[in-house]
Amino acid sequence: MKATAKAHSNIALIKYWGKRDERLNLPAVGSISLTLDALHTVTSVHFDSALNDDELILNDEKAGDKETARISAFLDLIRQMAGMTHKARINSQNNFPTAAGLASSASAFAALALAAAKAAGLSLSRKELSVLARQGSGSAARSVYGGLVEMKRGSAADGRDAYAVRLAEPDYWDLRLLIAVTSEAKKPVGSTAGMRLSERTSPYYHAWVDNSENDLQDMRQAVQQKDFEKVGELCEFSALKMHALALSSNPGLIYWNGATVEGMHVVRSLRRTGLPVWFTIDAGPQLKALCLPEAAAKVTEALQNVPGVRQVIECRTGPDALVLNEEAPL
Ligand code: 2P0
Repeated sequence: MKATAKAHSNIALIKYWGKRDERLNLPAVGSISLTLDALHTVTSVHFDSALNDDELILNDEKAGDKETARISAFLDLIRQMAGMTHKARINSQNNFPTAAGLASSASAFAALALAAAKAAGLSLSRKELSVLARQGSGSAARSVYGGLVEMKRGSAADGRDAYAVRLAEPDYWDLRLLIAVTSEAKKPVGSTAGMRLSERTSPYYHAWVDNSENDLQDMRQAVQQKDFEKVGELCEFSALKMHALALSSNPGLIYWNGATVEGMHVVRSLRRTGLPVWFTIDAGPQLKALCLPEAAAKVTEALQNVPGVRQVIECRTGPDALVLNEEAPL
């Protein structure tokens, strides 16, 4: 009844923003991501008949009621699948700042899904694991796989066809994602609330959904052809479209700070000097630069010199989520 799993975070190159079903957490659009080696979550789950409630320890501290309730609701899905009622002790560690636009929920729910399913004695395929992780957090469905990953929007009402598939193995392409951390504060509006607001209020929401299939198709092709310039262009285009959606919500969601904006200009000026580098930004103020290994040192140096950038984290293509130890002590 105990297991430990490790999952890596991911960055969407084609963004997910919006849900077609909030209860089942079904995305309104598909997405394509790169799994990141440098950012991970390790989670242990122990189902114990002696417990009266689920207990969550997050980065060595007892988690708040809201966070624990979200994890409990997720564990209920697993308890239901396994036909048992034991509560669990969960210990989760991120090696990066939580909830600051570094996609902590992606690695968190992928690791939790894997550890809890294993601890509950379920043997799930990667596809079933992805469907499960999605119900915790949309981006977590992608972190089940390493390499380059596509999340399928699906069309079934029950979400059985909304899961991630692998586009390319981790060793297919040596890509670098440089994360310029501009703030470690918790973001004021989380992704779930932000998406809900955009869907209800942005006049661009339907155009975003209607255009998404083109971006996915183009990105699949660019990955297949290892056309880095095309991947970069599509990546920046998707990020700016997602932020146009956020900004055009009412009240507008501004996830950027000054350093984020300056970082975008720095990436573009590097590009004007002939360096192939493109940016992406999630629902937070970190600026992420996508490049090939030979450009990484130059891009890192340029980003470190942007006022307000606290550190630059270099990520390579990351691996699949995996079970570490079925009997790890908690
Ligand atoms: C993405 N983001 O594709 C997009 C781009 C942030 C910006 O997926 O509501 O925490 O839990 O399904 O997965 C972050 O949103 O949202 C996210 P929920 P999630 O990476």
